Amino acid sequence: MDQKNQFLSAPTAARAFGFFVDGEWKDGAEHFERASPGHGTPVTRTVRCTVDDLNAAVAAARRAFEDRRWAGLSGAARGSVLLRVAEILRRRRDEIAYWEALENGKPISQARGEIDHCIACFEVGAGAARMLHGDSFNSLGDDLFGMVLREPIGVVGLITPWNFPFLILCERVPFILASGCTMVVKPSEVTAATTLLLAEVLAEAGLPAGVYNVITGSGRTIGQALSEHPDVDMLSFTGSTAVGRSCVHAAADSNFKKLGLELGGKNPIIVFADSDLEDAADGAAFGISFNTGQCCVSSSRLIVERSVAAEFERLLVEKMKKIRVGDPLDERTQVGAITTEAQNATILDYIAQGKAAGATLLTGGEAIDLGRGQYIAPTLFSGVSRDMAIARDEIFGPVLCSMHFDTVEEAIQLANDTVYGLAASVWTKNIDKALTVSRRVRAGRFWVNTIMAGGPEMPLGGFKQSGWGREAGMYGVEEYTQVKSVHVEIGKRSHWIA
Ligand code: TXE
Repeated sequence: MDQKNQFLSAPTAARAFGFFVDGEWKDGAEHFERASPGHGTPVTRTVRCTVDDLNAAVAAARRAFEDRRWAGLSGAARGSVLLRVAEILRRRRDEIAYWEALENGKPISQARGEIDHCIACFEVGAGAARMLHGDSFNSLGDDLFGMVLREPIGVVGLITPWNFPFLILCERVPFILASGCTMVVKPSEVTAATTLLLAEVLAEAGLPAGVYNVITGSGRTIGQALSEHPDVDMLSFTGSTAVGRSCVHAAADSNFKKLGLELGGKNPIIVFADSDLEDAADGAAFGISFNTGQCCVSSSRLIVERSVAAEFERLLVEKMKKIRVGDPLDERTQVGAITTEAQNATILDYIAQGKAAGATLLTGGEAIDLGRGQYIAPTLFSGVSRDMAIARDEIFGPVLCSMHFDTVEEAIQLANDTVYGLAASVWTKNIDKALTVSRRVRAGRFWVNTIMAGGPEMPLGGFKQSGWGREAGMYGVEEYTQVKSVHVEIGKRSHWIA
């Protein structure tokens, strides 16, 4: 049987996972059972770790960092482990995608594509491990030479969310490893399986014990304790803006650990009348429906030029109605299930708020009953004003709000009218408009005549309340380093005491 067809139904019983510390699998007294949001049946069982488990993991990561079993290797040696990881992921792609689709509810075909992106992350990380370097100053005079070293920051805590459990993990882990750091990962309690599978992969690739540790458990206990931990040098957090803020307080109240934060977004997609409207409509439909809109870079605010707004919305509705919403394990599915019951309720509540506020519902706006699991139809509201909750809050679901503009200035102003600044997209055939908008809209990632394109060579991260720091590429590796200035005197010292 080929690997693709081996996994096309949900398992009959939950698969049990341990947690991973210092190269060993461990079990705990309490467990968390996860049901597939697409099927409603139990699929995985993970351990509810204790704060003692977390402390042991941080201690293991500290030992692995201080004895230089990883940081002391050459970039080439670290890179070759990362390349082996890429090879193993290629071999296990369908299996990892299967567990990702089961726990998260995303379509299996999309999950496989995400694993391909993760493989690329490890390949880019391997190159980055070899290329990471500092700087030198030959300009301090003949008797003084300056070197700037980039040293790994130490033990990193990594807290990840449930929307892209493996992809967000792999946009960070290779770069943390490339820098020479060690880490303790706390995945979301509802989607921990693939983070644990990565522990198997890393061990098989030859990563030394203690470098990658995984502690499973709730955000309120384990996540909070990790963010407060005095022996963690840096915390990379991806999740809600509210918890991001609590991480800032925790860092300030403990050891001033460095923070990398990737938080919410309310991302604009600006469509000018001179764009290819057919392309732009396809981009807009994809931008709001990909991963059921549970995506920090979802383009959730459509800002369209008034002269073509009616025509564009008609095109877009036509496309959105054709999107195949269905069972995540069905190869043809384009949009799967909503990942958690809480998120499902939040999205339906925002749809109700949109209707009550007087926005015009053009398509969707309701749950889809497939007999099991939780599904919501891709939804488009028009006539949305900028003060409505659906225009301001991150809904994190397949709900797009359309607003209209007349001038380039007005488009930029509407795009920037948000506390967030994660991503933006502009559609136009006019180079002046494309460049003006790209330079004036405040967002960490920008797409011109495309959406959600790119690879791990390019940095990602947010402006404003979307976060701090950048992940991926050389920028991503550098985030996990700190800079040391070394001054070397050459020749005989000119004495202070005569
Ligand atoms: O996120 P949380 P939730 C947004 C999105 C969504 C909302 C709520 O708008 O509707 O957040 O989602 C861990 N200290 N995003 O409640 O709670 C938690 O266990 C430390 C955007 O699920 O932020 C999980 O591992 N950690 C986002 C992670 O934080 C804590 C992706 C994220 O969960 C913690 C996800 C605490 N006190 C949600 N409490 C994006 N940027 O893509 C929880 N956690």
